[in-house]
This record gives sequence, C-alpha cells and structure tokens, in this order.
Amino acid sequence: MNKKIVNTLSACFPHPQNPFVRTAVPKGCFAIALPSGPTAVQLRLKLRKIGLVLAALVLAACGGGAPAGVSVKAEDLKFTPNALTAKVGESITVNMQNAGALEHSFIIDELNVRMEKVQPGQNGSVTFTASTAGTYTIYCDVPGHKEAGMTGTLTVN
Ligand SMILES: [Cu+2]
Repeated sequence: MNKKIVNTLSACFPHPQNPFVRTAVPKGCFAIALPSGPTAVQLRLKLRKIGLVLAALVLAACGGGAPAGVSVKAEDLKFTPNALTAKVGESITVNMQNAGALEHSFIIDELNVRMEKVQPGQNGSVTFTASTAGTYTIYCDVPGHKEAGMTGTLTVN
C-alpha cells in the first residue's frame, strides 16, 4: 500500500495494529460490522488479502462525497497534464500542486473558474461544474505566463 492510502486508513481507523478496534469513526468514514467468530488475527489476514479493495473503499468513503477530482501540477510555465476532460453537469475539483519556483494560477474564463495564485510548493483547489459541452482554455494569469505557453484545455463532453 502506498503512503497516501496508509495515511487515509490511519485517519479512518485510528488503531494502527487492528483497524477493527477503534473508539471513534471520523465523520465521513464508514463503519464495518464486525463479523462474529473470527479473531483479530484472522481479521488482519483477511484485511491483508483484500487490502487494496478495502483501501479503495476507505478512500471513497473518506471522500465525504467529494466531486470528481483531477490533479494538475503547475510547473514553471506549463500545466501537467495540460489537457483535462470532464462530463457535462458533473462537479469537478481541480487540485493543483505548484511544483515550480514561481507563483501560478488556474483560470478558465468561460466557466468563471479562478484558482488564485498558488505559491511555490503550495497546493490550491477549485470546484466547478461545466453545464455546456465544449473545449475551454485554461491558463495561468500571472503576467507573462499565458504568453509563455502556460495554457491548457478542458474538454467537456
Ligand atoms: Cu503561471
């Protein structure tokens, strides 16, 4: 399991040795009914077998019904990836990590999407819904960046 999933599991199940022993389930996490019979050791073996499936469930459950998420990396004068897609009417959250040395923003004028300037090493996010199909231009509005090619497209189908 990767670090992110482990962290998420820990967040949902505070007891690291036995996720089925816990005192509180944080809001947004689902509760598992403890089957009668199996010991904690057996449960742990089962957990290991179904680890990835469970982790996926936990990730989904912990999302608290979060909208579809897209990760974008902002580097100096480009977005990676620079071609995003979304479905008409679907709420979409863009999470942007600024991996560059300059500040960057994420703007789509036609959809009134504005993620204000994100500082180097920081993250930003913006949530929006595109109600009309089309191809929209993404750009960074820090002076000079769009002109230098810091653009992309969002295709909504
Ligand atoms: Cu920029």
